[in-house]
Amino acid sequence: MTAVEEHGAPMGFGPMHRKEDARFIRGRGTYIDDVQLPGMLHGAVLRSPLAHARIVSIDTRAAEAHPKVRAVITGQTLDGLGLAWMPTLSYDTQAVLATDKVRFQGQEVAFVIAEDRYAARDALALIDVEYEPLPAVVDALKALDPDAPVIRDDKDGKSDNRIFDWESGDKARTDEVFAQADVVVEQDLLYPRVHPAPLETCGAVADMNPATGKLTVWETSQAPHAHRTVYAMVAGLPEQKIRVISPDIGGGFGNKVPIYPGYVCAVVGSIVTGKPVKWVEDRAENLMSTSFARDYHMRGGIASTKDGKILGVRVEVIADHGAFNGTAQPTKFPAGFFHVFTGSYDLRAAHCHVTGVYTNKAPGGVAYACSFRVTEAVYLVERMVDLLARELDVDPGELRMKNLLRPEQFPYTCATGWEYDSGDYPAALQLAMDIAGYPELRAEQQRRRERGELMGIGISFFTEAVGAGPRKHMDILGLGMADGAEVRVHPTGKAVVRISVQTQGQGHETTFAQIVSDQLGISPDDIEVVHGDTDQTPFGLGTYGSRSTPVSGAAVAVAAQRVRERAKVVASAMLEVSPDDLEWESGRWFVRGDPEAGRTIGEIALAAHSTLELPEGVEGHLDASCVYNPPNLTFPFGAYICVVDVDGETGKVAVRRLVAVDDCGVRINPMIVEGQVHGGLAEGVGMALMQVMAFDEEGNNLGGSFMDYLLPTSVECPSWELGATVTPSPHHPIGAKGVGESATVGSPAAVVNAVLDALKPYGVRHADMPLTPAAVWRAMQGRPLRTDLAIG
Ligand code: MCN
Ligand code: CUN
Repeated sequence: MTAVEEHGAPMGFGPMHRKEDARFIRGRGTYIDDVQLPGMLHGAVLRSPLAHARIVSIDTRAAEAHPKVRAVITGQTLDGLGLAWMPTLSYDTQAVLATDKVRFQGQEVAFVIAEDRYAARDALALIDVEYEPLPAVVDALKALDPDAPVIRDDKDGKSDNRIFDWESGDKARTDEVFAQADVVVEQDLLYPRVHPAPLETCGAVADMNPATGKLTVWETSQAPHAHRTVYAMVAGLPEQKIRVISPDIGGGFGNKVPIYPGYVCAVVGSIVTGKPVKWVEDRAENLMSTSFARDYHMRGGIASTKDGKILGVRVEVIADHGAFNGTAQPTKFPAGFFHVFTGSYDLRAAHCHVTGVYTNKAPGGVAYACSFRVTEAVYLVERMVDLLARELDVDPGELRMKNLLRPEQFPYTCATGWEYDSGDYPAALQLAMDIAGYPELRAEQQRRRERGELMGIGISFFTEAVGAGPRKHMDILGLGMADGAEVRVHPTGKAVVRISVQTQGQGHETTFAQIVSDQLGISPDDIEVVHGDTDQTPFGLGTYGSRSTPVSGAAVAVAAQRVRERAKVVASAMLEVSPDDLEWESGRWFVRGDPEAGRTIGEIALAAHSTLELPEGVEGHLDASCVYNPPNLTFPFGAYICVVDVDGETGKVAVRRLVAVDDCGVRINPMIVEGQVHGGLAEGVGMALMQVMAFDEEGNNLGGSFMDYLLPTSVECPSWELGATVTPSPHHPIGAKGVGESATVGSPAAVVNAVLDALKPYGVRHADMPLTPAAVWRAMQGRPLRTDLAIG
């Protein structure tokens, strides 16, 4: 049975099981570690045990003498090739292999290539590195102290740990609004460092063919085309001689946006040995050295009139980016999308200032289902609104309802200059309150409080900004690029669509087929989606920031529309009528006023491939492409309500309910959208209650395994209660907005607001994530915990 038959899905949009699941549930996916090439060698990375140290010497002789070792690469080897340092997407540099110093625990120091993985790992122990330990900078709040050790002394003239100062909004105006406001509430908030922790760790297989000079790299990448371009620019290899293939990917969540030193080492290893080289990291390596996110220390402020009209928001941020600046942040200013910290409210003024700092931690400032800093922005504004509600002694739902943007205000230009495309915010919040039964919940809470029970209700409302690419706004960010798509209908009426983005579990093979199906009336089962191979697909930026639907989805829709127009010309010749006399209905062109006289897309496709049928002067075949240059980002939004019960004896939080109303415009596949939201809600609960990558004073990473870095399971998650509103994006060809990160972005504030609502009888105003039993208990004792550091 086909996927469509099995689920009775209509042609085009609608719920339909993922086509790709057929191979995943049968164990027939191809992940990086499944790639086997003749003569393949295996690499392993030696990592620094210290967070900050000078490298005195590296002795590789014993490792090289190992009978199965073929080569050992160090920073010196790479230096000779001009490859010891690689640029990051944030206009910074990152050491591929350390030469002078190590700057975080787990940093790459040497790369061993051996005949098998075991020998490569064994040989790591034979490398003798002499380190001279240096004091580590662990606390971001102290990184700018005049006596703090300078971490990036490799950079010319660098005498402190400041990376950047970034501002958005009008400071003078905001200060004025705050000075005149009746009520001002301020609060320090930490969004701690977290890790995406995908099931599949990162890895690469590099194969430099000495005969053809062609380099093929199979890698865990969310952005194969962007990686190829970076390889070409960094290594000076001709771009047409590089092929990047991303096969199936076992989750990305932002972790697979950057190029990691291990990938570069595999490439160099293949060049040096003349053989294919595989490198796949283990779990501890993944957790300790790749792609961290958040780590924002914020001082937030919110101003309002005494009757609760919010006037302005301001925030001062110290952003901990670790030792190298955000390898995955594709923006000139790594705070980029923090612009939307004005949230979902009609504000008169807003201002933020972010100071990026280096610390002796793994490169941070990067991605985790975050829409690049919208996560921190939403958390900030939604905590501040709750604190304001408490100050004014009004219901947080009511305060939000009163201040949300109204539908007639769209398109709405927010106080920092971003143009929100469309929305009906009050409808979404009302729906969430209806599903939750909000008034009854408040009544129940009252009864429980009287009995001494700690029940909390938390709301958050979010506006996201997704679909990176448009010039508008992106010129502020330093990046704007278009994505390509190609649709081809075969003679038998089946189709192939080639896309620039890369699925890691989002179901593109299904939803992109549905977009073509919707435009051409071909069953999704008869449409093959090709992705993840730079030799076979058009250029594009890849998948992150929930941009696939907003950008690549638009490209696919337009390309399919162009195919339909070409089909019209062929049909008009076949029917011997003017194209102007033809009308389209699902899958066929017919003569207006004579519905029987028509040609299906299959008949047209066959004719288009035959010059016997094709009139002279009509272009043959049935294909089209589009390079979509998006006019704006899309702005999905949603309203979340969380109900928690807190155990007053132990501080343990149980999430009883989580209601999520999402609006991502037109839904291509509501089942997949709901799956995306389910996953994001679990991540949100995880971040709010248990996930943090903490460090001790020496910079030792305390989250290097799943024993210490806790992920939520079904035990900690309630049965999600979802709702939807649909406000199409006016500028997107099918009215769709992105959704892949919405729930991760929107839900942590709802959970945290709920816990603090539960603790209200204890007079607790705020406590930082993650709200572990220890953090909650300490907050109840009036001694809040610094959750990101193993101190006090
Ligand atoms: N979709 C839809 N209708 C809409 C919007 C989206 O049917 N109106 C569908 C899309 O067609 C796609 C899925 O929902 O199949 C997600 O679409 P989109 O919001 O465009 O996001 P992307 O495809 O660009 O995915 C990226 C996003 C990001 S940035 C992270 S991080 C994340 C996420 O997706 N990583 C994930 N969801 C993930 N889900 C899984 N299983 N694994 C990951 O690594
Ligand atoms: Cu912010 S994580 Mo996703 O953009 O790959």
